[in-house]
Amino acid sequence: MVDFDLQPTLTGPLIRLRPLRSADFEPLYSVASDPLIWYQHPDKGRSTREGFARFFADALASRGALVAVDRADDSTIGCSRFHTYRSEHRDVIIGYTFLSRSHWGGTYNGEMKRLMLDHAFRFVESVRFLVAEQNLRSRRAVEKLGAVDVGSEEHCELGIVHRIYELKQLQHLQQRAESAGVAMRGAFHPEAGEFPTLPGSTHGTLVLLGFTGSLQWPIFARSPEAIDGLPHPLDRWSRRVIGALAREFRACDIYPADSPIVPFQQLAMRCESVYPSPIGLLVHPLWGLWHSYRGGLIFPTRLPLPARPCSTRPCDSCEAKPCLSACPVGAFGRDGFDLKACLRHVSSTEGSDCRECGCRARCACPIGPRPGYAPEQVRFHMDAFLTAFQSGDREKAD
Ligand code: B12
Ligand code: SF4
Ligand code: SF4
Repeated sequence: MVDFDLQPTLTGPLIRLRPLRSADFEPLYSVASDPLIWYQHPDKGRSTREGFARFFADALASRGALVAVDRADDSTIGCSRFHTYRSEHRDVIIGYTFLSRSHWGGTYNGEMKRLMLDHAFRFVESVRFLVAEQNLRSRRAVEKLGAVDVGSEEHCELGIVHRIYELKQLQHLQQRAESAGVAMRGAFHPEAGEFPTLPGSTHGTLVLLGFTGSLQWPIFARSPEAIDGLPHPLDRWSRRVIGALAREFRACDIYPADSPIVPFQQLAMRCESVYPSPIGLLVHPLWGLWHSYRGGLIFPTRLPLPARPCSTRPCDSCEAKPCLSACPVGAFGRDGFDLKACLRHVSSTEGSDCRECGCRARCACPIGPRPGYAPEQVRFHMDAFLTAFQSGDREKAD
């Protein structure tokens, strides 16, 4: 295990973070001397030269302080600190952060935290934030990152109560994935040799990413891939978005259309509470038959897994099983799925219901949202399904 570099230089599109030096005192004090920066902070004395000198000396001595520079004009805009790194617990604290009011609003603070988190998660499994209890603005900022309030700690000398927030790597991934347009569906630790077609040699943690109902659809629908008129827009979008997450989190990415086939439905049953339905698709207790997998990430190490909610297989208490009888051409028969009958119907005039409103069998299931997918999402998938077969590209039915 490589030791944590507490004072790296980290560069993002807007800011650069670099190790704090003695020469940073004056530029940083001109930021910190604004009393409004500290108005929700218990130690308001930091806006005075004397109070700031104590803070600055402590920051230098910590050997974990980073100064933030606006890349547009090289001006000093704030600072932050890695401290209390515990290699045995694989955690670190990020704190003592302040930013010039001219750079408030979330963008710069968000980039600063993202750069520090990306760096920290190369060495640790969880990052903690200590935030003064009454500092509601900072508490909201760390909650937005997906960090969870795990308790409090009293600083006796200063009489300050800190809330302790914890962010684990997969919570960080979940938040990043959601803002990129894919839901984190679940994660598990594959056994050695359990899935021979998975790429790579070490399979510590496998995370699946996908769509749940129509929640993520608008993000894809606004993407360049959705409107460029080229083939397989959703597959190309998934590869771009999930590929970027893979690079950011140093994981290996996998996709449903990969060859050799990665058995996504089997991975899904290990990741989250989804169950085989009588019609071949997996049924989810909340999303019914209206969900899919856009890709996955394989991490080399065993990361702590998110809690998996308890549930039961919906089909066990569904006596009528309407999914089996709703198809107008009886495509779900004793011999499995009659793909030819389905294709014939969907491409015919009579099949407009399936094309416009979605597979009748999926719609008949009482579990899940109504409608299952947005109308344009249904049409997109049905077109992709038909096109894939017309072009002989069946594995890429999007
Ligand atoms: C091949 C494939 C198909 C083939 C099915 C081949 C067959 N049965 O003859 C075709 C192209 C028809 C197909 C269609 C669809 N598929 Co498909 N398909 C796959 C794929 C790429 C590989 C499955 C596989 O071979 N697994 C390996 C074998 C060893 O495992 P298996 O468990 O035995 O796999 C079988 C089942 O998965 C089954 N199957 C796969 N899809 C479907 C769909 C239906 C309706 C049925 C009855 C069976 C079925 O066919 C496989 C081979 O027998 C997977 C992605 C993946 N990499 O897993 C998606 C996948 C299984 N398909 C999926 C979906 C959603 C569909 C569609 C509903 C998509 C759509 N366009 O809306 C359509 C159904 C169209 C419709 N009428 O509504 C999802 C399932 C999600 C879930 N909730 O379970 C997956 C996981 C892809 C994804 N991105 O999430 N699919
Ligand atoms: S209709 Fe009933 S049996 Fe069919 S998938 Fe839904 S819950 Fe399961
Ligand atoms: S899409 Fe239509 S034809 Fe195909 S299985 Fe579903 S209900 Fe049947």
